Amino acid sequence: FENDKEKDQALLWAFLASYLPEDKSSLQKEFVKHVEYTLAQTKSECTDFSSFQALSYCTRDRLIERWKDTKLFFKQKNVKQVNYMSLEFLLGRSLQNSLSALGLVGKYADALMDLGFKLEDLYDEERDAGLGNGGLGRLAACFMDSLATCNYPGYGYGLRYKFGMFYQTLVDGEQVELPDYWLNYGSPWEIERLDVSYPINFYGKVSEVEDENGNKVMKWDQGEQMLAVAYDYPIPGFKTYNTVAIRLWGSKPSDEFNLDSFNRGDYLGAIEEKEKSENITNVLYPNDNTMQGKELRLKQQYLFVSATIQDIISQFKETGKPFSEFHNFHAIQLNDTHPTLGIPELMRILIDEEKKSWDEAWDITTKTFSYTNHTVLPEALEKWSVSMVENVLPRHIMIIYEINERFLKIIEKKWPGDMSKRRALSIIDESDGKFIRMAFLAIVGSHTINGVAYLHSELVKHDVFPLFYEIWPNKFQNKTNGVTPRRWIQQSNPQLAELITRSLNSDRWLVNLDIIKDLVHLADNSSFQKEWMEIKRNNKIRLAKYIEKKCDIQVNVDVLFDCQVKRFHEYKRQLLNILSVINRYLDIMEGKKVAARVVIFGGKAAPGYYMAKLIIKLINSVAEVVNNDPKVGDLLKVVFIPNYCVSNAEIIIPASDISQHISTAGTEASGTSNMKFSMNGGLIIGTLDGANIEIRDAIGHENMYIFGARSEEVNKVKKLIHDGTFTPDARWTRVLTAIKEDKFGPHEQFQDIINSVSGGNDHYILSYDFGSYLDIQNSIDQDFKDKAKWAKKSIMASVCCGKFSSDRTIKEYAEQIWGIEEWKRPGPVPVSNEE
Ligand code: NBG
Repeated sequence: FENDKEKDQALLWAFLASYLPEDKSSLQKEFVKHVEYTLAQTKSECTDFSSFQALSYCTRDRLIERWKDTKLFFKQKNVKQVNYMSLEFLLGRSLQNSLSALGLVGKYADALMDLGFKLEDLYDEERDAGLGNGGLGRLAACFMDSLATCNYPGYGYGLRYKFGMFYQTLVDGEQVELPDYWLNYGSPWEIERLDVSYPINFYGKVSEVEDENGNKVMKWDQGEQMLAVAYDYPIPGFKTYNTVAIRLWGSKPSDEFNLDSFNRGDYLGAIEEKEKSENITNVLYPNDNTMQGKELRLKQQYLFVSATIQDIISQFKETGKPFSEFHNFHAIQLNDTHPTLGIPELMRILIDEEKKSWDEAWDITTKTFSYTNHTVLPEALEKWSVSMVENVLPRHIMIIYEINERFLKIIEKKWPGDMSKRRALSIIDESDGKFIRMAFLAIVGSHTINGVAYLHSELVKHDVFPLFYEIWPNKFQNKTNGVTPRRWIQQSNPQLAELITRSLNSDRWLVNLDIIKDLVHLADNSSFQKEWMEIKRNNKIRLAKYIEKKCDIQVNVDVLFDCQVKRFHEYKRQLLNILSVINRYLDIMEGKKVAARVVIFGGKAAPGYYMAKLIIKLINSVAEVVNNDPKVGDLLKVVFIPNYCVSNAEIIIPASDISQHISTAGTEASGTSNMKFSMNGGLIIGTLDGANIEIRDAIGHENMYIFGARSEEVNKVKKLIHDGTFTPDARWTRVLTAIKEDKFGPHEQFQDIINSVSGGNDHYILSYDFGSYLDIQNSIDQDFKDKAKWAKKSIMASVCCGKFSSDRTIKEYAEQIWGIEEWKRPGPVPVSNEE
């Protein structure tokens, strides 16, 4: 300190900023303070929603104190951090998760009870933060939870969309999308950082000029400027004081203005113009596994990467180290190719602004970036039109060309004169117009590329990017996905969590999921089985209530609950499922003896995805007929739960007996809901695809229902189908005939579905897999009758799933890709043992 006065002030400050106390009366005081002062309400005005808000503010205060100190701790220790760049974070709700991480669930439940509020009711007031489409965005959310829990230094970076994932309603069985104005309900978790904003430029032109030292440099005269402002969302770890954050960027108009447009005298017109430009981060593109080549999406991607890279550089500069040390402080992970422009953006800043040579800049860049591939589907691999990028980002297109030119020299050296290799590997695809292959740019600019399950990573190496694998075999890795057991067991299935903790005599499994394997010896224990299945039944009752409320359908909780909840996509084959439901219905009509089932669907279709929407319509049309046929009764119910999202997944997943993961082998990169269902004792019916294979290896093939062609057979099967040398199962023909005979409404409306699986069009080989699918469904019906046998399978499926914790995944990334270390911050008081 400069002097005693400064020292006194610092001490006073430290005293005033000390941690909030956790005794009951302090919790109540804080709560009332937020109701009275933050919300300006009195006791009589305070609804459940207001209480949710007040409690969230109380919780946020505590997250902030931990986060600030975690940041300080990391800074003092000079640590390396990972920056996880993702255009999607599907966080869902945060209140229960945060309270549970803080160990304050029981204390707050008690404190609020005195004031007349039930904690669980307040949880239900929270809107989901739906800033993602599906698995990719939810994975990013699970990763942040694990990063904090495993004490790794890091940041998540993303966009603060004003409209999250659309809200799905059903009108006459068809999907209708409504906007998700989630911010209209306030966002109590976020911290708006007016102190953290960066200018973002678009358009304009680039010219070569001389700098003050007479060196030729590139100057980008931008045509449009706006600001990216940071909004921070603290993410607490479990059983640790470490807390990290996700920093989401929102666009705002910049203070810079074009004097010309205002000078023209058209004040309102000029304002309107500015307003338009600030809307870049308005909407999340609702496409899962397909790309949208819209200019606005490109601008989103660039605003995102530019703000993020500027932010990382500004943090790095605080260390005072030279840029040659950059990669010792920062790793940057690209969650799919969406943030790939970060590579040319870092190059631009290093070269144009930090005056580094190309070679220096490239060395720093390639030591920093790594890229995760999440799909093999060609329609999802991003390609940006060169002319669009040229217009929006004129400096970046030059850098991308230069990266490509230098890369093509490597190819020339490896395969001299081989033009076909050059064409196949060039970052610029010129086969049909000019496009930038973003995955190629990501591979060239990264030190490591990974797939998300063993099979997928093999396909990435050998089928999707084989020539890159030939050039750089050591760049390729696998990192099998995982999910956080805190949200997906402890919070969504509290009774199961309690049983596990009691049986293990410890709750350490929450941060080391492998140890639930110690329960294997109880799989045959009849009283344990009884308790286990009782919990399943309670979860089914909870789901049945939800179904009755949302769908007005009553279901019998003592029959098998069969769930398929995920995005609608032809490759995921919800169609295969509904065709088998039709088969079951026809069996019932014929008077065959069938086991009773409730078949539950949920999931959104991209608004422009015609076939996916038509399949939703077919499911609802079948449901209409089946559910209202008096001959069927409890034997079969078909339910479509509208608006599948994180918060209703938390109700659906713990209640399933069987869940379906039935993509054509080789198409689903990993899947993550398969892991969640299995952990909750739901058995899987699935193909040998994605992480299903590894789940089978972990839990034993006798505890899983596997059918269908294997990935290495699929091409052969496609050929058989295409050549017409394969005859489908008789039941297949019977089912299609039923649709054609208008059993589920006029067949014309479903003609496109029928065509899509007929003859050579059956790209996803439904007709081939149908027979083995029905056969395995029959064995499920048989097994379900034997309660003890079923209970054992259910227990095994859960307790052998330790590998699929995202803590394991994150540790692998940290050690094998990012090179970051655990830094556990000592806390001010001992961590409460409460769950
Ligand atoms: C999805 C895959 C899933 C996988 C998640 C997370 C995309 C592009 N890919 O199989 O389809 O589980 O990513 O890795 O959304």
